Amino acid sequence: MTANTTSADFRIDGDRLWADLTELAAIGAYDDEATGLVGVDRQSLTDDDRAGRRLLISWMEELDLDVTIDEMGSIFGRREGEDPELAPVLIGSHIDTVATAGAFDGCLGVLGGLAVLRAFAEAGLRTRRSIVVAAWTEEEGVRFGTDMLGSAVAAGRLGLDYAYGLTDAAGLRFGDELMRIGFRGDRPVLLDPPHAYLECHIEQGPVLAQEDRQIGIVTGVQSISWQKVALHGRAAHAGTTPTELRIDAGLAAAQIVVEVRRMVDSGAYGRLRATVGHIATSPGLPSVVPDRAELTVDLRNPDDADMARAEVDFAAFLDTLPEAQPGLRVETAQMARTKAVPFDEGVQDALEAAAKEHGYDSLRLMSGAGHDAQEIAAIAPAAMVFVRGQYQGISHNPREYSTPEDCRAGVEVLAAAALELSA
Ligand code: HGY
Ligand code: MN
Ligand code: MN
Repeated sequence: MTANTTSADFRIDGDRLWADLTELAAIGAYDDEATGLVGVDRQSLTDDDRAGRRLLISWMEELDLDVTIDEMGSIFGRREGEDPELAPVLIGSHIDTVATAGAFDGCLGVLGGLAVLRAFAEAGLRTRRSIVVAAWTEEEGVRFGTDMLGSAVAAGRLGLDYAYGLTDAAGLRFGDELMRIGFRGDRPVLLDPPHAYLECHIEQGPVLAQEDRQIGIVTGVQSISWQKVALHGRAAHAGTTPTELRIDAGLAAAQIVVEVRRMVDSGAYGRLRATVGHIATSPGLPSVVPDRAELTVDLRNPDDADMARAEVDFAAFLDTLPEAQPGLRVETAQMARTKAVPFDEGVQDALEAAAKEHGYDSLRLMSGAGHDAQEIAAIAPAAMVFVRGQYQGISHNPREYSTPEDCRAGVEVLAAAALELSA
């Protein structure tokens, strides 16, 4: 059949999609004490990530895709179009996970991309433009400290040497780990701009469920700022040391947690969201005043100006901490920083038309989470389709869940838009 086949002529195999999600989620599976569920910990460039990558490549080869791996380890599976010279349509997401993940974040977008190509192959449908499915390396950023890393290097926002030099908590270098797992590819990392970029992802929030919609058309991504803060005080005996002689790093850490929530509640920074996700004191003993504390501060804001003001005011707050405890030293390091990114209206319209054509009411909404699509949006028209989540859309947690039908619906919309954009 030719590329002008109507999108009604293909069928997404939802059972196969669900089976693939389940099989991939078994790699890095662990018993999560907090929820009593089986979670997924498949952080980038670990042995489990290598196993997940190998499984993904086996599925790409099953589909006779031309598989390439770039210098950041991102994996590409290409289904040739009638006119291979034309810029392809790129469908992507990630298969690396946070340490306490569910089965869907990122994986739905990559395995959904394969489901799209599988459906087109089964329908004997050849698109004019080639379609490529990408799995970007280190989207989560939880191991090497910068999110959307693989796609940011591919789009030219971050450098390859910068990425190779990032280290994890154990001091292992990204570049060394990439070699160790055998995924430092030779495909040049700078991506030739695709004709369009599409990503299917779980919403990771409550909006679609609240509005009783299966499908979301994503208008863009809010700005993201990740900082590491290190506080240096003075260790002391918890019993004998008078309070006025203390330089308590733990106290300063607690003041930071309270301050970021105060900034949010003040309403002075628009729709700011702030999270101290990691906080640790050392030596961490009951009878020792902590001489050191480390925190991460994750700020999110749909408005760049409000975000910039929040960062300036937070930095000014950190400067006041030694006033309260003379001798306290404060160090900060920016880990990740991305501006708010609007998605392409035309690609949003193609996704919305695809949803409508397949009988889904959709809703346009901004993404609270960061995604690879925001990086590729710098070099090509990009947009995303969201799938409704259950349990208030909880994510980055083993309770993360979307129904088989909602997953299939999202991928069906992805396929119809890919068909339209690759015609
Ligand atoms: O942090 C994020 O928003 C994304 O999950 N990397
Ligand atoms: Mn994700
Ligand atoms: Mn995520």
